Amino acid sequence: MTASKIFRKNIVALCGGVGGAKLALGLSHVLPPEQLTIVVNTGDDFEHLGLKICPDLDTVLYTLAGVNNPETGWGRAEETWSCMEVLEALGSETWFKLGDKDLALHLERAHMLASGQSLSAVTSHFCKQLGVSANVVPMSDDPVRTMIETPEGVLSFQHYFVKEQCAPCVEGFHFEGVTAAHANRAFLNALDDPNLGGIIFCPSNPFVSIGPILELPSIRERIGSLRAPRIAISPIIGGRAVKGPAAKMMHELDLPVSSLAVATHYKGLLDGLIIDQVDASEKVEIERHMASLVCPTLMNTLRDRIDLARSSLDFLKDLT
Ligand code: FO1
Repeated sequence: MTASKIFRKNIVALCGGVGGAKLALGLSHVLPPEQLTIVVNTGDDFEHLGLKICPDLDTVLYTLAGVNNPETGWGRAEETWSCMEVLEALGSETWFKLGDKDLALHLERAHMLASGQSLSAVTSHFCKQLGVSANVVPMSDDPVRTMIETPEGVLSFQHYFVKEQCAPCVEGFHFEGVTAAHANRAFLNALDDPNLGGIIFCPSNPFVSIGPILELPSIRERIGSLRAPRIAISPIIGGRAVKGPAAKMMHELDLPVSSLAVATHYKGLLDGLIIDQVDASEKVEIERHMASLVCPTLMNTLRDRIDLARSSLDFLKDLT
């Protein structure tokens, strides 16, 4: 029996969109729901067409519910686009695509938020309605906005990511609202839990997915001084990011595009880094900073996601 099958402690997973959601799904298959808290980045959130858009939260929710669109990585499977077509005919903004089914969730979220419910309460309601038993929590109920510093000026995350297709050169980041934001109570409670078995940084973008979570007041310090082991899965495989602009950002920030650079970035916050087999030659250098585990990290199938979740739990156990 592998260690993960007898893992009795609670796990906190920090997660962004696509890559994070894949590992979160794997973890949800190997841990009972009460042992897993999935803390999701909300720095990508923005207001659009009068609606609050929460891309990473929705990607995690749809993935765990099995209704995600595997081709785009965002939105719902078997989507239709009637509302978008009418919006286009009305001369509305259409650079950010919201499918009909996805829009229904956004309308209900807007309605619930307007009635005074928190983003956490709305997320927990959606989880229940979509049959997701894992504990999915937004990193904060307060607005935090990831801003991308470029030579053309400061761009909001979705402007940079979707409208500009990540083309502008990245010079830095800041997170509007983060110093005034409160980390989610469920997140803080999970970190303080005496039965915490470890924290997993999913293979999400270190700067714009995990970064905003770490910048919340007290979070970096709490994780830095945690007794339970802390690991990350490198989002860089063979000098490339599986999805998204992480590799391009590292290059533009004059960092080597490698798992070693990911280890250096997280130094002081981690006890171990999981790297892919293709990067096995970096193991020795990484181990100057922290422990490392070499295993397959590409998650194409559900089996891959479950295997990586198991490897992560086994690694945490080894580091305990
Ligand atoms: N990403 C795109 O590249 N184009 C889109 O039109 C788009 C729409 C969209 C709608 C809802 C949603 O939850 C996510 C959406 N995304 C879209 C993804 C989004 O920009 C995410 O921030 C990224 O995937 C990064 O995590």
